[in-house]
Amino acid sequence: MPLRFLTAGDSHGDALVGIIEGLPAGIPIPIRDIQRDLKRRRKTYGRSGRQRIETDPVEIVSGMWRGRTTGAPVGIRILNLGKAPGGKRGGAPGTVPRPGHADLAGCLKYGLDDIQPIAERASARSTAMRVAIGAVAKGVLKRFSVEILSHVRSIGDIDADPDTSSLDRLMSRVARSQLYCADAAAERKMIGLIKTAWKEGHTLGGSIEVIASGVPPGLGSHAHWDRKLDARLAGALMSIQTVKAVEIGAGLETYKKRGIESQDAIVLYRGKIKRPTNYAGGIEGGISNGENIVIRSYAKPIATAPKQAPTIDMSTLESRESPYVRSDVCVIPALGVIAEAVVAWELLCAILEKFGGDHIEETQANFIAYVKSIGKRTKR
Ligand code: EPS
Repeated sequence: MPLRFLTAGDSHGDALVGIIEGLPAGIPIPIRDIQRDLKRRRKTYGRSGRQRIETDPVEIVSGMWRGRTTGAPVGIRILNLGKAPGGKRGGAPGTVPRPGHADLAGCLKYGLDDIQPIAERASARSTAMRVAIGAVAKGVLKRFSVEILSHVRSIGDIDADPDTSSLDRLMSRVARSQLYCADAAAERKMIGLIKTAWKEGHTLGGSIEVIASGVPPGLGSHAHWDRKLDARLAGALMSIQTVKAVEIGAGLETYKKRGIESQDAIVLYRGKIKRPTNYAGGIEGGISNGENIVIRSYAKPIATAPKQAPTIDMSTLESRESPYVRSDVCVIPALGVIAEAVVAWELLCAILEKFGGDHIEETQANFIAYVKSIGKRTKR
């Protein structure tokens, strides 16, 4: 049975709940690693007042024995400190769907005349649990020397132009940035743009890049469409609220080029295979090729804003302005942290599919044997 997870919980309900099923036994899960990523998701410039209420207290409630996984489902709970009885509006029916949200389509689909249950579950609050689950995956990936980082590429119409030649340098710049952006000059402009958007009642979209280093060649498969690693990563990233496009490697540049200009040459250097460029973003034919996996997500501005698009009241069919309480101005830095978690999860699924094992030592032994066998193929 493959690794899988489920989440439950509403934005203003008691808690978010997650279950990870299929983790091998023997894995420690340090709660501080989960808390660190939850804090990174929460604390960035441009978020709403809700983030001053939430501290994301997280607990692991099952699947551990003496500090390590047992092979049983791992249950995770994060309390909602911003919970409200009957939802945010205290149980009053919401009949005015907000354009850009799941409200209208959800009410039509589920036969509801109140948007509250749809809005509660569709809320990006649920990404706190995605981040917690992804932090568990990241911890396991470290055992296979896979590291995952992200940085902000753009906010609104301001593009960053960071130096990505050294991942260590990139990360130290990101760590010093309020927006997780490695280009300080662009960040200053982005902060100015967020301040203006705040004053004018708008929200802002943007893009982030996730880089996974140390990924072994051979994850995913060319053999069938639903085993392709790029398809899985893209689908998983598209499931994050507000994401409207995903790009792998130089996907948005190479489609304009001639074939020869968009391929990554294969060369042998000191007995090792090298790829001088990485247009493919580390995936060829649906299989990881051993280069860094580079993937970008593009998100629209969040739909809730003081300035709203016209809508109707579902109960009277009259034209209306949708109701507004509060909103984030820009969630793009948080999107980077969420996307890291989503990429980590998909890579861990692919690793466990390839190397199997009910105890993590068995998985690691299979991994080491495979890496050795690959090493032999490039020796003359
Ligand atoms: C969200 C609306 C806002 C965000 C929320 C997602 O919440 P509220 O309706 O309470 O103002 O703050 O995001 C989070 C709570 C979070 O932790 O990310 C929405 O409608 O998607």
